[in-house]
Amino acid sequence: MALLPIYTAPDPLLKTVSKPVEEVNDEIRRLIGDMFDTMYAAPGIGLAAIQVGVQKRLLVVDVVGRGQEGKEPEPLALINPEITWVSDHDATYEEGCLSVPEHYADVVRPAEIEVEYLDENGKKQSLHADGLLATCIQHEIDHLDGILFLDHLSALKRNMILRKLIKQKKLAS
Ligand code: K1U
Ligand code: ZN
Repeated sequence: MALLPIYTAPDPLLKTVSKPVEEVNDEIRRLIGDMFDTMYAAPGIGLAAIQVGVQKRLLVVDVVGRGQEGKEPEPLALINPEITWVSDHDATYEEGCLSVPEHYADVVRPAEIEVEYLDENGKKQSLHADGLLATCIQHEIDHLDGILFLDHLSALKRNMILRKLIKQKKLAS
């Protein structure tokens, strides 16, 4: 298993639309394993393939996480995920993003969703999610469509954060 580099905004790759996975094979399963390692090490509760530079419609989530005392991790890999239903009522969470380091903001999204996807064996699955899991899956599917949580904010807030990220990158180089 390997830790993969995480691309950060405003890298143009993060604004691209990812392509469907054609076949769930060992290469995809290895990528999923590396993405879980990268997500847990970050640490984070979700990761989309595009964040590690791979333009495939694939994401991993675990809102419980590794190392939480008395709790079993709940890793989930979703390949070619499609949201098939959203609730009428919304939920607001303060979101973060490994591609937007050190910035957090409230985002409003549907509180519950149904999502269909392929699992690591290529089997079709469907999942009803609520709470943080619903928010996290929507955040990660946004990544597959080239959307960052910043795109849900006002232009003023978004540009303020983007300017800070550009400054941070310049200082680090
Ligand atoms: O970059 C990402 O897509 C991962 C992101 C997912 C996410 C967080 C919050 C709301 C929606 C989606 C993160 O994991 S940011 C880090 C984070 O939230 C966290 C890290 C350690 C423990 C608990 C949370
Ligand atoms: Zn993110």
